[in-house]
Amino acid sequence: MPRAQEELSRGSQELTAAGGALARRQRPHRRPEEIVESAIGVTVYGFYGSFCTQKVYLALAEKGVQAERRTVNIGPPMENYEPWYARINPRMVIPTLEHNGALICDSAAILRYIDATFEGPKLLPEAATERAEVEAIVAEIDRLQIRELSYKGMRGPLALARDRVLMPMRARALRKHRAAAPELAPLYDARLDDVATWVGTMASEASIAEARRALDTSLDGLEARLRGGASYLVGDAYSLADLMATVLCARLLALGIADLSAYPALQDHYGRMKARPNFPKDDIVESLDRRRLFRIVAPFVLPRLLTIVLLVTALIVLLSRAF
Ligand SMILES: N[C@@H](CCC(=O)N[C@@H](CS)C(=O)NCC(=O)O)C(=O)O
Repeated sequence: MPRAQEELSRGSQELTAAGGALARRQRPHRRPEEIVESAIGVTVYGFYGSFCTQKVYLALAEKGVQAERRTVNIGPPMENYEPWYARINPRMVIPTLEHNGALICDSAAILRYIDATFEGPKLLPEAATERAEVEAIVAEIDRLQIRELSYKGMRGPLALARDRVLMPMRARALRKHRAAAPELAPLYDARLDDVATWVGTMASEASIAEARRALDTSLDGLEARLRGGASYLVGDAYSLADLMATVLCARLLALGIADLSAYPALQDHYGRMKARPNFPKDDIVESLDRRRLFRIVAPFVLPRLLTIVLLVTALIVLLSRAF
């Protein structure tokens, strides 16, 4: 196991316990308008449009469970790198599920937890062979480098902002928090390694082509399963395989990185999944809502923009007086 990974897993074990206690004690960044309703002590730490958070929202909706929502802004404010969140989720990614004080990280583990814990239709089949098939599809979609493909898909000024501002900002934010919380240094080092790999993958055309090939292979596989007219990806009932495919299709539409009409059976399946009675259409994002994104980014960008404008104005006034 590489050093950073080893430290990360050791750190995770120590910190998940500490983080759980801390999460129960202090509840920072709570904004009342973000709390939907929680009848049974379930909280999702997530963010609008996040691929992995959408899986969790969809699983909860299928089970009919209403959860409290806590926004962790993974955009420019990078709240997921803040020490309070690192103590909750040592990999500093969303989502995290909190249930009666227990913290569950990693969307695949969360999906299994939701299925095992809450009543409602089973999302994993009982039969071992079908279950294995579902698990394989979940793992395959999980392995797709959606993050890298999403960021690589940015064009023009956005791509420039990504390379010159956003990615360097990530490393700076991680180093800043590492200095402020030295006890979390192994976690921050692992995250800094991850950001370096992320940047490296986006800079390598060969790596991006490989990620793209893996995506196409997965889409071909899903299409082949549905081509004969099957209602569901595995067996004759809805499962986590269908859930994962639904979120993947929404993501591809949102990013415009794959043409769903090239996969007619999958496209049809997606339409049927969206028509399910509990489908949370406001959570499953197939086109980014610019107004919503602006509201998310504005509190971070506008004060900085105002500071720059004020500084430039002051400089102009000073210079005009001097000459
Ligand atoms: N394996 C993790 C991956 C989670 C993940 O990558 N989450 C993304 C959002 S979909 C994230 O937090 N990105 C922010 C970052 O990496 O800084 C899971 O399935 O929960």
